[in-house]
Amino acid sequence: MEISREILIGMYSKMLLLRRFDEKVVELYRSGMKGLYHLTAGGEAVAVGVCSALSQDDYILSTHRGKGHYLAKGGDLQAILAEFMEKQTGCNRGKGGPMHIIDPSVGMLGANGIVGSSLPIACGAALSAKLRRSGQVAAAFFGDGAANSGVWHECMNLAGIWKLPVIFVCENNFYQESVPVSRHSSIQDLYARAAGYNIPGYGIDGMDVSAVYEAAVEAVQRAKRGDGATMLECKTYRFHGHSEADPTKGLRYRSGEELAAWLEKCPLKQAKARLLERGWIADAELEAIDQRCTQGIEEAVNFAKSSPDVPAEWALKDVFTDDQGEICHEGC
Ligand SMILES: Cc1ncc(C[n+]2csc(CCOP(=O)(O)OP(=O)(O)O)c2C)c(N)n1
Ligand SMILES: [Mg+2]
Repeated sequence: MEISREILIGMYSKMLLLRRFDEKVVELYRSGMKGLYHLTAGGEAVAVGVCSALSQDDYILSTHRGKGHYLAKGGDLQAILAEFMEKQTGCNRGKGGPMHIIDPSVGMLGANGIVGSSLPIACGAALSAKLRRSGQVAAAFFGDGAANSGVWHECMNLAGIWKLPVIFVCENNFYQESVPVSRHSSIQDLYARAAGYNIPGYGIDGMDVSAVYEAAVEAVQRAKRGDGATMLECKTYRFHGHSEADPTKGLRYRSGEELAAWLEKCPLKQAKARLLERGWIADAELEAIDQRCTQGIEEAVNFAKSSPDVPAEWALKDVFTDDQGEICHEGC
């Protein structure tokens, strides 16, 4: 598949937004913003490559590392920053925080702190789409560690039997917190497990946004044809520690040489080099893209900071539904 200039520039711009957003989150966290932040840096191509192959009304389900997926799916910068700062204007009205981001308006059915939980919800969304014949697809992001949970195997099996329109996107960044994949998995190519569930599985270079996008487009087409699920194992790397609670960038359990080698494969560097090589972009345009990202983020910071805090009385609001299934905004 030949990826057009427009698509590659669009994906590069999105990846840069994710990277600049990470940088801003670190800055805000260091200066007192509360919360536990699991950054995206290094994994941008997986989030952007997959989400660029989806339509706005397709669904995604995500992990504790979910803010990149949300923004890649078209999420709102202001709503997410307000959420992080526990403001009323946050996408979860300031009560979800960085690990529980939901925004149905862009198909984001939930980032989730419970490892492995993106898969069952994605299977439910995909089953619903199939029963409604809506043509929608659900993509579940999860890590290499999550692929060892019992629910992972149950979901692969169900999706295989029911031919669900779902894409299982494994972000194999080689670590489950501090434990390397070589010590937590009996096989290193996790996509090979898909065959056990009669689901096609592919190993993808997760640092190459074009490769991820191409594989995701095929998986979406397969799902929309009614042929069922696909598993994409995207080999990637996280440039930070497991979370920002580890300022050593994981160097207590992985080597500086290993990190340096992966930094060389940075997905942004690769996409930018490809654009320049093909003569598809000029330095001035690259500079303008960067400025737009930075400006959007600054506006979001100002919006979030000036938004009202969440009052204590909101603790029971939006938690329950009434007997018609409607959310009780005033508490039930
Ligand atoms: C069910 C459950 N078990 C354990 C944890 C603690 N925990 C949080 S993140 C994490 C590691 C997840 O690793 P992986 O799936 O590879 O994702 P990554 O952080 O590398 O993106 C663990 C064990 C949890 N949140 N939920
Ligand atoms: Mg991992």
